[in-house]
Amino acid sequence: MLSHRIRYAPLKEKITDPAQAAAHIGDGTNLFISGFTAGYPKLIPRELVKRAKAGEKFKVNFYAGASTGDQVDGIMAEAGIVNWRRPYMSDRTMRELINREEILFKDDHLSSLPPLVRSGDWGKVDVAVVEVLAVTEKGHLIPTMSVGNTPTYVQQADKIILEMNDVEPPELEGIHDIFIPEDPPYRMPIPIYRASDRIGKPYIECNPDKVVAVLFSQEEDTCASFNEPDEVSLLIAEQVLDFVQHEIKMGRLPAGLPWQSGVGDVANAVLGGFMEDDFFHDLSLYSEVLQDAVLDLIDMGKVRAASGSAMTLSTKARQRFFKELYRYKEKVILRPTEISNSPEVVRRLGVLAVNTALEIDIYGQVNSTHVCGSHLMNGIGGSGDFERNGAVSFMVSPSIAKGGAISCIVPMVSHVDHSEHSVDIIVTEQGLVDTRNLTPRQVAEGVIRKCAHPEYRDLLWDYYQRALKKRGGHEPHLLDEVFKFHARFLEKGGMRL
Ligand code: 0RQ
Repeated sequence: MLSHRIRYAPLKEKITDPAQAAAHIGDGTNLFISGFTAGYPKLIPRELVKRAKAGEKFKVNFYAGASTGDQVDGIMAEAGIVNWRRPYMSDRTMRELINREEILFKDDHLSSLPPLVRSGDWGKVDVAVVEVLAVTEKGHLIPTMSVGNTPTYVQQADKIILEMNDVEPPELEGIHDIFIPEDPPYRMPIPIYRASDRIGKPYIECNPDKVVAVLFSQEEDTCASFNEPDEVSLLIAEQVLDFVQHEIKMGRLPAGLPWQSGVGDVANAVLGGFMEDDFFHDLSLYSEVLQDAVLDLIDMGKVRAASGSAMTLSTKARQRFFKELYRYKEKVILRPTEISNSPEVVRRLGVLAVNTALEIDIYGQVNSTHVCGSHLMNGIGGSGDFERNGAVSFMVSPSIAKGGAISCIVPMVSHVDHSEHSVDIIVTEQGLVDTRNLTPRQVAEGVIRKCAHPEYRDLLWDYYQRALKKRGGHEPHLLDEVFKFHARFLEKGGMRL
């Protein structure tokens, strides 16, 4: 039994089973859960699905910190019990239902979300369900592998259900740094001057009287699986690191700026690249999601501090992390998303931001979220928080997708998440363009020549040349042609002529 982890005795009386706890959730409930790629509750979602399968008709408005695992997003979407879902998610079934508008979804910058919840903009927080490691003597909550938006959800909730998890060791306590800023007009600067700074408390403040149920759980998060980086990811990572190294050596960039690296294989390859490289040491990460490679870097003594909102580790890495927690805990800090992704802090620390695009256009506009303009992939997540505010913002992408049927460099992106004004450096496995001191025409020439895949270079060049001649202007475009690449893909299955 885990009851020793409940150090506030009155809460022991709230220990119950999932069916009793889930009775607080019904049709129309605004359900806010912990979790941000990790650290989400598993028992309550399963119980709700069980009820739906038994014939009960209900839908909840379902808000998390960001994506969760199949044990939450996947099963709840499949059971048809989700009305609204916000913010970022990455589940295939949910994606399909969102694209059919059977689940309502709006894309949000992750950093801007907690103040909206506090202002009541998202409606009342009827029930918050939180995965916890322990409850302190005063009834405050120790989260597990993520913080996300949980501090705000707990603060605003009418009712709180706790899922106390046995999988994480109690020694995880102390890794979190919880700080909720005042809202404007009373907000003060967030006093983080280094990625390693701790400014808050190791627990989420909670009024224990609002806790209506405590459950014991032994369920693990669905762990992320990382592929060995492929050649394309390695080539992209190598160029990012070479570029930064060169800028530092030329005296144009100070050494020691913290890094943010998005999710996925390219992001992991960038971090992996630090291992091969003797130039980078004493690294700071001021990021959102910390992945496996962070542990390797800590083991190599290369990391001064790794700050994020969640740790998404593969099964193997999790075991390693838990085994030597005392060592990793010195370096790792988990914060609320509004702090890990705070535009103010990201700008002030001078974060080097690296995020992945679906497609990039010849003038540097970026689409990270909507396939061929219409179909949601995952969401903008934290990429906008970092791209807009980073000291140097990299946008990376393979030059082609779907075996070459798609060029990820296009005349004009079919949906805009990041504009040319937020993105500094464009990188594909083919090459890199530093757009910072180039005119839009120079950017187009560089991106077509250096970043586009050779198979698409002539097609893009031809478009650009005709746009120059026929229209001219600061960013020449042929309006009747800009989306011909996409139209060809939709009609014929490929963007090639
Ligand atoms: O399709 O899954 O069917 O094979 O998109 O692409 O190459 O596996 O790359 O996993 O890194 O995802 C932008 C989606 C990239 C992600 C995106 C297809 C491709 C494949 C996935 P399949 P890859 P990744 C902070 C950072 C926004 C949020 C963000 C993302 C699938 O990085 O969601 O940056 N970013 N958060 O075949 C059609 C194109 C395509 C394309 C690739 N141009 N058109 N399909 N694909 N390019 C972290 C958080 O916020 C949590």
